[in-house]
Amino acid sequence: MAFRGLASWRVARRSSGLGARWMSTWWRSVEPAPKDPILGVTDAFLADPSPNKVNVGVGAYRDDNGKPVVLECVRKVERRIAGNLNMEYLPMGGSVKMVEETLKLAYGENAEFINDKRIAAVQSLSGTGACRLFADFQKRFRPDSQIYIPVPTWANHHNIWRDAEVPQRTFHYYHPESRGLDFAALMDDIKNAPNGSFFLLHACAHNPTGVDPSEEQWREISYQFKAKGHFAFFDMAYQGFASGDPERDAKSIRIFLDDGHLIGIAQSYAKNMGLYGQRVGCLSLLCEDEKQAVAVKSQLQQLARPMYSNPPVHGALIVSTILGDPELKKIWLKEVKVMADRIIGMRTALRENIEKLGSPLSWEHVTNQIGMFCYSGMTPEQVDRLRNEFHIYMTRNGRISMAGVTTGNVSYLANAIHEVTKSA
Ligand code: KET
Repeated sequence: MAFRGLASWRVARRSSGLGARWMSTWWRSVEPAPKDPILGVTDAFLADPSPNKVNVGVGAYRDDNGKPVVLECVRKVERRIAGNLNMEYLPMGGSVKMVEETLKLAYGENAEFINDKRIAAVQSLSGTGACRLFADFQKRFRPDSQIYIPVPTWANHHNIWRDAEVPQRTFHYYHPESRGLDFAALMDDIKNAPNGSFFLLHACAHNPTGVDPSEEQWREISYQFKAKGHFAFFDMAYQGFASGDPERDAKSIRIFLDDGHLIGIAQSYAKNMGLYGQRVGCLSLLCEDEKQAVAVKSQLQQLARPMYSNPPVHGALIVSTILGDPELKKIWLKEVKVMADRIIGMRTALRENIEKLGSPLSWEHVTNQIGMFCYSGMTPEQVDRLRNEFHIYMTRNGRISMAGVTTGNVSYLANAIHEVTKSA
C-alpha cells in the first residue's frame, strides 16, 4: 500500500531525528511586525494601569463620559430585528438594499447615475475593505498605474496600496507653517502628474489634518482633474463628521459629479453610525453606462470571493433598515449632528483651556480644523512625554482624536499639552 499509517510515519520521523528540525524551521525567519501607528496606541493605552489615562489615539467616538456610543437608531433596529434575522450568506456583492441606500448618501438622493444603473457597487468590509478592494481592482485592470496619496494621510492608506502592489506617489496637501491647505503646491502636483493619474482624495474631514479644501478650491481641483484626465478616488470615512450633515459633507463628490467625472468612492459606517466593529461599508465606481457597471461589479465580486467570499450580514441590515425608514433616518441624522457638535464644543474647550494657562503658542488651529481630529503640531518627542509623564495616548504625528476629549479630561489634557509645549 502506498499510504503509510500515521503511527509508522511518526516512528520513522522520530528515529531519523530529521523531522523535528525540519518542522521547526517554518517560521524561523519571521520577525515581529512593527506596531501599527494608530491601533498600537490603543494597545499601549489598554496596558497602562493609571487611573488618569486618556486615549485620544484612535478615531472612535466617545460620549462626554468617555464611553463608546451605540446610537439610538441602531438600538431601535436591533430590537426590531432581534430573533428575526436569519444567518444566511449575503450575495458576494453584499446587501443590495444597503448598497442602494449608501449610494444615495454619496451621489445624492435622486442621482441620475443610480437610476441609470451606471454605478458598480459592492458592500465592503468597512472603509478599509473598500479601499483595499479598489486598490486590488486598480492593480488588476490598470497594472501600470500608480496612486497619488496626500501628505500626510491616514497611515493605513500606504499599507493598503503597498499590499495591493500599486506604486505610490505623493502630492502636497498640508502646509505646516500656516497649518492649512497648501493649495498652490497641491494644484502644481495635480498639473505635473502624468495625464490620467489616479489620486486618492479625502472627501471630507481630512485625516489627520482636519483641513479640507473650500468649495471653491474643490471646484478648481475638479477642473484641473478634468484638464489632466485624472481619476479621483474618494475615501469618505467621515461623512457627517465635518459639518454635522452628511449631505453637506458630500459636496466635494457632488462637484466632481457635476463636472462629469467618473469617480470611485469608499464609504464607511464605522464613524457616522458608530458601527466600528460591524465592518459595514461600500465601494462604488461610476461607469460610463450600465453594461460597463455590470462588468465592473462582476469583477469586484470576483476579487472579493477568494478573499472573504461575501461580507457580514448583521451591520448591513442595521444600515439598510435605518436608511430605508424615514423616521429612523431622521433620528440618525440628529445623532450624527450631536456627535459632530460635541466634538466642535471640545475643540473650543481645549483651545480655551490651553490659552488660559498662558501658552505662548497659537492654538487657533484647534478650532479651525474640522472633523474628528486635531493635528496639533506637537512633535513625536512631545507626544512621548505626554504618554510617559501624563498617561495621555495619541499617535506620534501629534494627532489628537477630539472624539476622546470630554469635559472631564479636557483641562487635564490642556495642562499636559501646555507643560510639554511651553518651552518649545
Ligand atoms: N479612511 C480613513 C481616512 C480613516 O481615517 C479610516 C479610519 C478608514 C478609512 C477606515 O475605517 P473603517 O473602520 O475601515 O471603516 N481611521 C481610524 C481608525 C483606524 O485607523 O482604523 C483612525 O484613523 O483612527
